[in-house]
Amino acid sequence: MAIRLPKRYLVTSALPYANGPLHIGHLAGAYLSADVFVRFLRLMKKDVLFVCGSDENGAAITMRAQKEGITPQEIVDKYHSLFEDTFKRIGISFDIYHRTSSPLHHETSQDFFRTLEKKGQFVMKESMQFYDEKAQQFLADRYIKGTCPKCGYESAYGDQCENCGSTLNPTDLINPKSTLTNETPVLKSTTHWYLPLENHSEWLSEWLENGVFNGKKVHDPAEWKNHVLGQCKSWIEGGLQPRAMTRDLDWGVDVPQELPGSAGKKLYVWLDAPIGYISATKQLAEDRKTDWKKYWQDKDSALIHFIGKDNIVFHSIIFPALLKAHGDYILPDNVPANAFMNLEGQKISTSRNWAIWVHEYLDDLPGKEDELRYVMIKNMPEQRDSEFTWNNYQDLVDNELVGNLANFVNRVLVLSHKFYKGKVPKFEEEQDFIGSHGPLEDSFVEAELMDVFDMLFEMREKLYLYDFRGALQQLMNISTMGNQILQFNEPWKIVEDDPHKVKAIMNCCIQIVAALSVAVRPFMPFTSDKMRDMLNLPPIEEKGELLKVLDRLAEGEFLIKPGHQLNQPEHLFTRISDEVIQKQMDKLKSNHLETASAGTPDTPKKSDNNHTADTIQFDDFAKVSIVTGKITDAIKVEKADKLLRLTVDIGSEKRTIVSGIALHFKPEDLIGKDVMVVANLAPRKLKGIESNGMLLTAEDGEGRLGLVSPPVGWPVGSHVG
Ligand code: B3M
Ligand code: ZN
Repeated sequence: MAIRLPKRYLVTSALPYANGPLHIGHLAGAYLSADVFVRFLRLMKKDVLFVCGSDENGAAITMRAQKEGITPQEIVDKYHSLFEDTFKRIGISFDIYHRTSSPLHHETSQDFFRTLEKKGQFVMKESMQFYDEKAQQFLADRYIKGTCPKCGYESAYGDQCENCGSTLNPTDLINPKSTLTNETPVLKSTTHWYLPLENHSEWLSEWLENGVFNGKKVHDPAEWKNHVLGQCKSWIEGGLQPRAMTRDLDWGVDVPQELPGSAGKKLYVWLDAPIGYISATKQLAEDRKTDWKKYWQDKDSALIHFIGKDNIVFHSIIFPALLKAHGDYILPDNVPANAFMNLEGQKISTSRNWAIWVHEYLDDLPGKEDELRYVMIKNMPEQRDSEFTWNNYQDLVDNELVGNLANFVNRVLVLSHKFYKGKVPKFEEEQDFIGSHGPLEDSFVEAELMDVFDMLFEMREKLYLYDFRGALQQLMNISTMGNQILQFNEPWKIVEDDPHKVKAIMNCCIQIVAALSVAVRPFMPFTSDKMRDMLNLPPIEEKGELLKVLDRLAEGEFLIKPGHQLNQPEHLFTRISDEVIQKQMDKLKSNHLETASAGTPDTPKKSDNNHTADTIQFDDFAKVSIVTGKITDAIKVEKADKLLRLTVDIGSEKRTIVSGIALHFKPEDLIGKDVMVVANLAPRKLKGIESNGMLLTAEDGEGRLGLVSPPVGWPVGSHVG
């Protein structure tokens, strides 16, 4: 596949909300993937900027501040410095880590807003919003709680019910209360600036599906991930709606004060946050006395957003619409969003403290940054949800990092010191290739190093296409090949009888270690530094060194010259003990239990997953009536990308059941399927349809859904107990 190689790159990672620490899911989603990509580009001598910063506006911040009894500024200061420190410690190599509470960001966002306003890109709309008369402020969706109209859960938020997952409007809630004062809020009229997204549908479809913008090909959709394009397609097909770009809040970026009706209004956080990428670039340009515009406004630049799948729409639909509405900016070249990383069979949850916090990992396991990086990349959720388990962490470190890479490097260095006092051996092409076994097939060293070139070239291809797992596998294949050369030739056995052949073998392996010391860098920068030390070579500065390795291998040149003095070897990695793993598992469970038993206000006591739900009495279970059924009809629910309307024959009657499985099953594939139905659930209205019962499904660790079915041929209406 032809890869478009732009003149320069502007790479962003999602700005983390400054209202809680970073966990490994954040790393797997938006940061580690971006860091691998950027380090690779620098090693290929590309002009690249890597920008990020703390997302410090929005209701999520003020809620946390209110919960901790401190000001929003104190909250963002606390987490902004924790983020800066954590990212540095785990080797995420931003060129700048900025923040959206900075004056430059406020100014940049307001200017952006003014331009759109002047160009008539907004429409003013009046709406009725909940207002807390005691606190004298309008309430953002998350500041309103009430009973969910769909499932009766009493602590549903104004925008979403965490119990049944339904998307809500605050006015849907039964008995709404303000979380600020617990008073009943009143509905009050308010006017906001809306972005009429529906007017952008056509060009967005053309841009996303064909990579064409204003009649010109600007990117190749074949390089975009299917799950990203799929989510955008279903959003656009579902009908884009006007979206408020301002809010009644007292924290965030002011709507430009000269605009009538701006008093007390702030920019919507999802308007100003992505503009945070621009303000960060401006700050960096100011610091380096360079020009920021060529990265954002020149068609020869590539804008790449690394995010988690929950941010796809904001980066592939809303922000591009804003950039187009503004008129001066390029559009993203790709949004290689990752899915989610689960932890020990459950979704990572900050509120339930089911997480591995990155800063705690670094405190508990000092010097093991690259072990975590390796395991995260190996399990990166590039196309679908993936899983982190401590057992897998131990296996990968022991078998691949210690057993393969460290073992190969260590053996090469030890043997070099043993045979040649650490000097890279010199060997003559002709003379040294006539060993006791007759001429080696062609030139042994050259043949092996051409294989290394091929594998590095393959790794390069995969990295340009955001296939980090595949690229890492290529890298490790090189180390495997090195081990095989040693294993097959056993130089330690023939060094007396066939010194010439051993010189060729050892020289070849030293060249491979030199290649690996560069190629490992995007994935494991700390290991790269250690390898350069052992080879007594200058540290990698990420200024085209991989390009140089490829060029020299292609020319058949040595990467490390005969006669060069190597330093003493050190162990790159050490095995992970069972005690370490047990301690981490105990910590995870005890943190979780503490939180779960506390039943913190914003999380129900029960856990999301069956195998860790609280213990119930038999009588509780006995209340549930489950029967076998057969699906006789299935259709999509209008304007609800996740819902299907099913007709299910349960023997005594045919039930209408609305089920959130549309992203997993095509309606036509469900007709005739035998299923299990929870038959005595209270009816509930979903998108205006009365749903009577629930289908039983099973979700695996990668987020795939399967129907729970009765034994084959079992009659409908049979009771399940
Ligand atoms: N802070 C949401 C998140 O942390 C938001 C990302 C902004 S990127 C411009 O997932
Ligand atoms: Zn609900």
